[in-house]
Formats: sequence, structure tokens, C-alpha cells
Amino acid sequence: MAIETTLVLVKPDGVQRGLSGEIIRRLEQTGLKLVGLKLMQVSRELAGKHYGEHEGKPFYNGLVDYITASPVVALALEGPNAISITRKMMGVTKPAEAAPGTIRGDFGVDIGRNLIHGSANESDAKREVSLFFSSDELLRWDRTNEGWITE
Ligand code: D4T
Repeated sequence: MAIETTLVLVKPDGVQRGLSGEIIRRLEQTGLKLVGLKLMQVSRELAGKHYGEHEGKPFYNGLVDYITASPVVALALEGPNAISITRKMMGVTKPAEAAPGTIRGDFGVDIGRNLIHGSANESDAKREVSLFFSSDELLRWDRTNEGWITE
């Protein structure tokens, strides 16, 4: 079982709409373990690094304006298959096409207000976790009920 750590952002719309707790609750209750959590203001510089792959695309400036518009909640989540489990819980990028029961499907209507970011793959996850968290902000802790979550 691959133990992964993934970066999740509750984007400014999620925080503004009071959905941070609901989104964290859904992810936490899967059994993935919180190893980092903070409210933060994303700078344009950090947004540029985070969304570097999209630079030059027509939606890029809007994306940077959106993610820097007001605070985000950043989470680092650890566990077996943390990346794919988180992506499944988020739903696809366009909320209009996201399945009911997913975060984007249940709470969104517009791709430009899609509530949540989750790392797409292992190399993005490594890069993004270290962009948003310093090593002393990541806590490695023992869970007493671990044996009831993973075999
Ligand atoms: P993020 O990166 O925010 O978790 O979203 P996804 O991983 O699901 O989607 P993505 O990287 O393809 O897109 C990043 C971000 O850009 C917005 N976007 C994307 C947009 O506004 N218009 C578009 O046409 C695309 C492709 C939405 C998510």
C-alpha cells in the first residue's frame, strides 16, 4: 500500500461560504490523516508557482485572481492512496459534471468557483505539499485507532 501525502486547498469561495469545516469533515472521515492544517493568504508569487503549468492559458489570470482573492485553508492529508481518494471525494474539475456526493457536485456550479484543489499525482503532491507547508508545520503523529482504519 502506497502511503502518500497530498495537498488540499479549500479555495476562497469555500472559506467565504463557510464550507471549510464541511469539506474537512468529508475528507477526514474517510480515514485519511491530517498532518498539516492552516488558514493562509496565498500571494500572487505562490499562486504563480502553484499554477505554473497553466501559465499562458486563457483562464490563468482569473485563476490567480481567484486563489489570491481571500484566505484559503490548506491541508496536508496522509494515507494509503491519499491522492486518488481525495480526487474522488472532490469530483471532476467542472462542478456541473461532478457526481452527486462529491464536494464539487454537491456545492458548486461554476468551474471558476470549484471550491477545492487536490494534488493530481505523486510528483505534484510532493511539490505542492512543500510549497504550502514548511517541514516543521507537518506533524507525524500516531493514531491510536490506526488498526481499525488500515489492516
Ligand atoms: P485544481 O488544480 O484547482 O485542483 O483543479 P483540477 O486539478 O481539477 O483541474 P486543472 O488542474 O485542470 O485546472 C486548474 C484550475 O483551473 C480552472 N480551470 C481549468 C478553468 O477555470 N478553466 C479551464 O478551462 C480549466 C481546464 C479550474 C481548476
